[in-house]
Amino acid sequence: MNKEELLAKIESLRTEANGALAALDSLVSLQEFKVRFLGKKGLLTDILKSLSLLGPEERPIVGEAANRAKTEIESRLESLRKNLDQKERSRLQSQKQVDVSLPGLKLPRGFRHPLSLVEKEIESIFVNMGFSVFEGPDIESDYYNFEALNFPADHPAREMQDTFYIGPRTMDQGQRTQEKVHGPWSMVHGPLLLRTHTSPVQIRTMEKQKPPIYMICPGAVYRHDDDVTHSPMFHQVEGLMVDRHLTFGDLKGVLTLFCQTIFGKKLKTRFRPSFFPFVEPGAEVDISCVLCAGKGCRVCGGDGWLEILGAGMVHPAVLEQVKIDPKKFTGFAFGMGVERIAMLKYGIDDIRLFYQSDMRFLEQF
Ligand code: FA5
Repeated sequence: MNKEELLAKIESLRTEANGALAALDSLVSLQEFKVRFLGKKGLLTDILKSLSLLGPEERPIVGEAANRAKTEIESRLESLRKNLDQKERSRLQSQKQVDVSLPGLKLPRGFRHPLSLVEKEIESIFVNMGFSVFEGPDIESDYYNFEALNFPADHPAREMQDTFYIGPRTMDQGQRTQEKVHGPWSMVHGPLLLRTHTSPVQIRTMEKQKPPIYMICPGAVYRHDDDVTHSPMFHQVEGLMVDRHLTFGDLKGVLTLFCQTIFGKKLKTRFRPSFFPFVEPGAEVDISCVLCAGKGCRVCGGDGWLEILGAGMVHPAVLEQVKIDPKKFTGFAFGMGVERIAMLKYGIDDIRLFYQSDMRFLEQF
């Protein structure tokens, strides 16, 4: 193609572009125009590619004409784009008009979960008696959850709390087995597990702090357990008091005061002998049924009493394990289920209601 032919081609492209520009009515069609005329594979680029066929004196003349055409098309395109943009904005604005006289939206206010309410109430009763609040990890080692609490390896007491293990149960075996295998423990702290009770925090506290110790520890615990009164994840509050001259009388006094504060002054308590490897003597504490006041009903199974917690005097072997001299110090410990207390307090007969996030249930507290 020679110079004249190229100049004529540029002129006809300019005319064609001006005609097409006049017909553009949307931002989409504008983009299509840009690709067609000015794009990398567009008509103008096509012409510019032919410049290499011209002689050195002709090239600047045709090049300049092509650039002029390009600048003209680009500037018309830009003013058209602004115009269309403005039109589009006005259209959108007219669509979303705000009625400033409408009342505002009411955002629902959050509130505490019933289990948090009960946990906080338990905490504040003990804090008022002079206890401090401690925390421990949900993922525990066999050592803190069992061994330091005087559950010997292979002891049937381990079966009292059916455990979720994380990884192999025995360190030398390195594989999961169906049967319950406990030990031999080749590592100092043994395999990892989800704590089955909050009692390991007793050990962690006594390792760090010397008596006098007055602590409680709320937290989640985990067991293979699932029915209307037992959940695989539930909450406990542990308590531990270690000092000189503490007796079972102190244990009874503290726990009776607690039960009467949370359930009312008329409530009676009963301490029954029971077994936990980390206490001696051990007890389970019953309260007179909160529904029938001890007369006997469906909830208490007719005998007028409800079990709410485990307790006992800290076993001397546990004190020795954390290097506290059992001849100088004595202590007592207790552990209660938060769900159990919440169910009795609010008259709830299915533990699963706490975890279903059903607002009809939760809004009642
Ligand atoms: C213990 O867990 C002992 N660690 C308590 C203890 C602490 C005893 C200190 C002595 C000294 P037990 O397994 O009984 O004990 O559990 C205590 C409470 O947790 C029970 O009374 C019950 O209210 C609650 N509980 C037990 N299993 C479940 C479960 N699966 N779901 C809901 N609550 C449970």
